[in-house]
Amino acid sequence: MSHSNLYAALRAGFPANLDSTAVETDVGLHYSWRDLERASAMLANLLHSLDLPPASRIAVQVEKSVEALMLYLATLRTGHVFLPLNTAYQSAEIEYFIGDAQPAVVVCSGKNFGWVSKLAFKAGTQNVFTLNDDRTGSLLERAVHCSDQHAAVQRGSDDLAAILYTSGTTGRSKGAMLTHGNLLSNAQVLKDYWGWRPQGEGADVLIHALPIFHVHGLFVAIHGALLSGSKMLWMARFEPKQVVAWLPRATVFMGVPTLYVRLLAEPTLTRETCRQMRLFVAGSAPLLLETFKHWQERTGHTILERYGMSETAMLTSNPYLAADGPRRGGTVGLPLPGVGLRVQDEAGQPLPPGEIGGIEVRGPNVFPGYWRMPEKTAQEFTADGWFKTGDVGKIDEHGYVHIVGRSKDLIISGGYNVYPAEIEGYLNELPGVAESAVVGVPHPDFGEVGVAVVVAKPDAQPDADALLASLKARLANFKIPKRCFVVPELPRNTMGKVQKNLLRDKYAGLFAG
Ligand code: MCA
Ligand code: AMP
Repeated sequence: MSHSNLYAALRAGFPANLDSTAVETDVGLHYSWRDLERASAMLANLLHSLDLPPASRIAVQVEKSVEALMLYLATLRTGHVFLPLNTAYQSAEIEYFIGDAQPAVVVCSGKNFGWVSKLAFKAGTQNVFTLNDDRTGSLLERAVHCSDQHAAVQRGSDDLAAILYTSGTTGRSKGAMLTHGNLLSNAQVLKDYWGWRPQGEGADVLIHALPIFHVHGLFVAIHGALLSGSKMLWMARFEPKQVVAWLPRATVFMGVPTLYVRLLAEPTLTRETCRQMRLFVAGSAPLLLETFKHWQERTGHTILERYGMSETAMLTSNPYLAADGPRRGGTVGLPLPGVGLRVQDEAGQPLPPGEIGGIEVRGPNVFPGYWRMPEKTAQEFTADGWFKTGDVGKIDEHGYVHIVGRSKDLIISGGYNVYPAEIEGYLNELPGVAESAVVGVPHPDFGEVGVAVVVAKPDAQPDADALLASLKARLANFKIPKRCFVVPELPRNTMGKVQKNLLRDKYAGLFAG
């Protein structure tokens, strides 16, 4: 079981020349491979010195920085469990995650130390550190005194490496547990399938423009670069002009569809700027065919769309090599090597090609379950061990997977997931609100955004903008519906169920154009 520790496997991909640049940032900092190795060893030794129980959760809510990446690597090295949290989460969300995951260590931005540490100490966490995006904070102050040598702790492939919270249709977020084996197998498959070019002459250069608290930016992008010894051009926040400026020096870019839409609005994005590029990857939300075609016309490159989930990492991909088939816009491609994917009807019977049903998957990348939710886990797997994704789709006659909808009530906005049930729960508690429904409607920038439809209590006259302002004080900003309407009643079917499809149709044109 050597190299079952994911860090050890990633480390094996580092180039022979450890003094070459591994990461170059948008503020002009250069980090060598040796820097990554040594600084993550120091952080690992700091974690060791805390004498934590094995597989402790290390919860991290910090702005994107290379040091935050080092902390991820350090957590892997020590065999603890990395728990990244979106920087947009507010106190109610953080309180829930900390209470549920019971982390032994919490790392937050200095500016949030007051409220985060209070929540953490209340939940029994003994160690709270700060880490800022300018290389300051108590975490680094402490780590600087630690040795820069550290041997990665031996881990089995079934041992946990990370927990990623994904919101739930019932309102309660679930922590998807991912093992060293899940993440490593997926990284290795993608390295081969996407033709990552190993270190040395002609090596890949990745533009890293995504946040590092979700699968796309943290695992798909970073593992690919580290495992192949490829340099990263590292951007703290997505800036389309900076991406275009870097394109002539890069070979790989990954983004959610919103990033592609925003890049297309840059007149300087041309065939010439993309001359060196070999791969543009899109995922996390559906890429509109219009964007796919527009990109082809403007740059001469065909975006490779792929599909995945927090629970499974990557599942399908359009082909990289022409020999494996064309990249078909509007599809998420073929199941990756080693991934099983089937489409079933509601009775659990397999459907033939072309027919629409629930997508189920299995493979070495599929998570073992949700953190401390055995019953929920059992519900999400079939009796024969396939994971029910909640996505609805079909497999076409060429074997390509199309996602046509979701059985889970979920909005994907700019690549972030928003669960209507969670927002409705908060709305229903606000003064003057009798009931509410949140639906997703098309949006030119974010793909889809939430719209809230609220029914007032008798004699109450809640103000739509004030309701949104109240939500904003409690929830991550990307979850706030972009519009709110107060209506006399919600449309219901004969069973009394709210007909969200009618609301979606009614508000579909709100953001048109
Ligand atoms: C920001 N805003 C949003 C979103 N982001 N509204 C809806 N949806 C969003 N995604 C709003 C803020 O609330 C704010 O509103 C205003 O936009 C400006 O906020 P700011 O932070 O400045 O926005 P931005 O920097 O322009 O961010 C947009 C973004 C970002 C770059 C598209 O959302 C982003 O990085 N998205 C990528 C998400 C991602 O990595 N997903 C991968 C998940 P106000 O001014 O009213 O407060 S991994 C996954 O899904 C699976 C596994 C997979 O397959 O990959
Ligand atoms: P998350 O919970 O953040 O891991 O989001 C996973 C969900 O994102 C999937 O279940 C899909 O609904 C969606 N998703 C990811 N990639 C794609 C894609 N290329 N096209 C459509 N939906 C996608």
